[in-house]
Amino acid sequence: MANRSCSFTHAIARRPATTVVAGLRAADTGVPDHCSFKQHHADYVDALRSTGAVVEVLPPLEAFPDSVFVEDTALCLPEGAVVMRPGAPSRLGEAQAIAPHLTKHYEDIRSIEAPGFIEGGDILVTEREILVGRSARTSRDGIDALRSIVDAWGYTVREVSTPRGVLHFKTDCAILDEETILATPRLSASGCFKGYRIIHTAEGEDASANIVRFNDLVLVPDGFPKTAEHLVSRGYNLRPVRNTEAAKLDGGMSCLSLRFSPRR
Ligand code: CIR
Repeated sequence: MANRSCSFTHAIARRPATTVVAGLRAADTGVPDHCSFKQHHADYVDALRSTGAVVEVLPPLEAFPDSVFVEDTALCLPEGAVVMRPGAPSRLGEAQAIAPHLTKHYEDIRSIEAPGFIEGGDILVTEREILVGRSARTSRDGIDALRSIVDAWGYTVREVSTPRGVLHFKTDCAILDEETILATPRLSASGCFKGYRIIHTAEGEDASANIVRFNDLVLVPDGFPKTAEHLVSRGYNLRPVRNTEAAKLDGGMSCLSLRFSPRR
């Protein structure tokens, strides 16, 4: 069933810069090929657009190698938008660069101020709450700053933990519908999804957890057949998208867009 955490009228993406070859990565699994990345990104945008949403594609930001991962720069809720303060110093300027693109959708735009830091990849919005994983990129101060902003909009923020060695909370989970979460066994073992229905990624397919439910589609990275088969058997409408180049920089389906339905 579609709902406010999965139904969106709009999305924003940003084309990969040629400097994406210098993007941050936890382990060296090869340099992303810019040309292939651009093609995969175009396929991703087409998939979002095929649901009827308005998708704005911003020009590349050459000064910021990781700027294609636009999810980390803001949290967009129906009531307003919050500009993040990335924990990766090389990404701080990306958040400032996204703010002007939110003004046409939102009257109420807030920002996370120092000393806290927080990245969108650590934030999972569900129907009942906002889960935020504390991580190397997201601090307690950052989570508290977010809480003090969205509390006035009626949201409950719950701090949880991103597993050690995992980049972001949503590296390991995604919302599938109003009560169902796809998660790696290593993340759900923490108990943070108590009260939700959990579908686990298949053995050996932890990297299939970073997916995106966008309206009637579930965008999944190509190449994870066991998790994909399981999701299809549960009735989800899957759209595999090639993701080999983003994966070299620890990026997946959620990282590549901001998804929202502004109230105005
Ligand atoms: C980074 O390390 O910041 C980028 N190379 C990958 C960011 C992925 N974003 C996300 O999971 N939301």
